[in-house]
Amino acid sequence: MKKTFFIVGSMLPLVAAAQRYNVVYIMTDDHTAQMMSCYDRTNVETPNLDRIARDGVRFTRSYVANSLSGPSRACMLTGKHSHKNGFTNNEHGIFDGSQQTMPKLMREAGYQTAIIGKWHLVSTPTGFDYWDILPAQGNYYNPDFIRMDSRKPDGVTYVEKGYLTNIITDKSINWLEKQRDRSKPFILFVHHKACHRDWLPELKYLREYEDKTFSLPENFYDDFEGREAAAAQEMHIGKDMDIIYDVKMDSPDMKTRLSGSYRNMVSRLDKEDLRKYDFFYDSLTVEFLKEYPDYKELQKELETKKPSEYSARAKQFCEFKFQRYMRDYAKIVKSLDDNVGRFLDYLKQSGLSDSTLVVYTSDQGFYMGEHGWFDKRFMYEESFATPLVMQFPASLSTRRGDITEMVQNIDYAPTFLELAGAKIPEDIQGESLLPLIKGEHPKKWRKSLYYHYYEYPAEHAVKRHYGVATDRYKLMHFYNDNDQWELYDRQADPREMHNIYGQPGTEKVTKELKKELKKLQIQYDDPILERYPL
Ligand code: SGN
Ligand code: CA
Repeated sequence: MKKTFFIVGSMLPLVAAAQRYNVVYIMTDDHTAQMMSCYDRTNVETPNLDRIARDGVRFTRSYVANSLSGPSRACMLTGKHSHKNGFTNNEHGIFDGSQQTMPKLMREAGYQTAIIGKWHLVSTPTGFDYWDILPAQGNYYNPDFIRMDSRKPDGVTYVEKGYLTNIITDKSINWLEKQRDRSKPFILFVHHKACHRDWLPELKYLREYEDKTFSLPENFYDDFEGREAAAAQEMHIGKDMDIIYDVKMDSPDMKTRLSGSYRNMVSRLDKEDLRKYDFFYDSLTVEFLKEYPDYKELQKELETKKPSEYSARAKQFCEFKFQRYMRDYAKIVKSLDDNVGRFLDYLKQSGLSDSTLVVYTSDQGFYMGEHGWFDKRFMYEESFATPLVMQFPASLSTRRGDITEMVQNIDYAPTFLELAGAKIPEDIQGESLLPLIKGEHPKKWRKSLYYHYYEYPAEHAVKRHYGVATDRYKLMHFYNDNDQWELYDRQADPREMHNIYGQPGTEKVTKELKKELKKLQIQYDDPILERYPL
């Protein structure tokens, strides 16, 4: 008897280990932690996104390797930094789909692989059993999709009716419910366009957040003293945000550089919906023109003066733009949160949540008026960071609450591979997060992160830079058409306003950080080290 018990007992862990967990990877576009209430309650409530964190874990130090869509997606898919996966920037990048990717490895491990939504890697997806993607950035209203087709290697383009965030969710549920092969575990990538520019809201939420006045970030009127690259950017709410395209104040006699693109995007709406849309924004435009008949002169002032020197009236106009931006962005988040809730409900009600890891993240963070900005790209905190929360299959023994170790989007590939029981190839540069998730707090977990951004010259004019971040410090080097180092002590200066590089007393920490940076450049084999030896 005793012997029988022993055999059965010893078999149990093996049976458990053989369980094949599914993965649902939900990635949004430009959704930042300041607009997710489990990270920050200042601006919006996101009860459904928060559910993931409440039932699972929230990573408090989650970062990207290159804060831009295509590059970030390539890092996630390969588990490698940009210089290794080859997709360094959106402008000239074409993802080499013949390389090793995590979906391919998952497929080899017996998983079914599917992607629905934004792809943004130019080449046709490889390694997926099913794909139904957006061309380029996609559209919020009555969007085009490209669906795989066995007769056409590059797929077939078609139009879907409705609002994009709802459609991507419907398609994802439909794939789980009706299209997948139920004999296999799966990894499903649900890639939303929300909350990417041009922040076109779902019509039912046009009025949402209209009564709210969002508070200005402390450093909204940053002058970029001592930070040349920050001063040279073209992503400022005052200076660069387009009154028609971004702020949506539009009338037939108004014209800006981007007004044509705006009108094209909105005109995708069906007639009746366009009427509702116009009714809403036209009435705001009428009020706006009454209040700011001098908006062109004010705009000129925002384009020519330092933020600290704006007149009271120009400040008022700048803050008007900020409020419009925040409100429209918040409306997009509202639809997104609803849809994630609907998706989680489906997982629960179908029984899938018992066996499925749910990951929610974004392709990078975003500026919500910090430094006066929108957009991303910089290694400064708001866009270097990205939200990351996970909910676990009931049968996987994990921890709950906050995980405070530094993690990066190159870590997702090895995490999913380990969960699938697949071998993690040597050349993958990320680390599996499973030990952290299981609460093992490995002593040798990384103490610093490497970052490298390349897209310059380009839209928003953020200069190329690379850098290292530790728990407390950040050291960055802006290069190419300039050569400037920046150092921040985030403990003393969490808003990264004071570049202390070269200041007396920082010699030791600078030396240590350069040593660490060099170590990472060698470890990750970044050829930039040859151009700027350390
Ligand atoms: C578009 C946007 C930019 C944005 C890039 C990259 N302009 O070009 O504002 O920085 O995408 O974003 S838009 O006029 O087309 O909205 S990314 O997230 O896809 O990398
Ligand atoms: Ca993005």
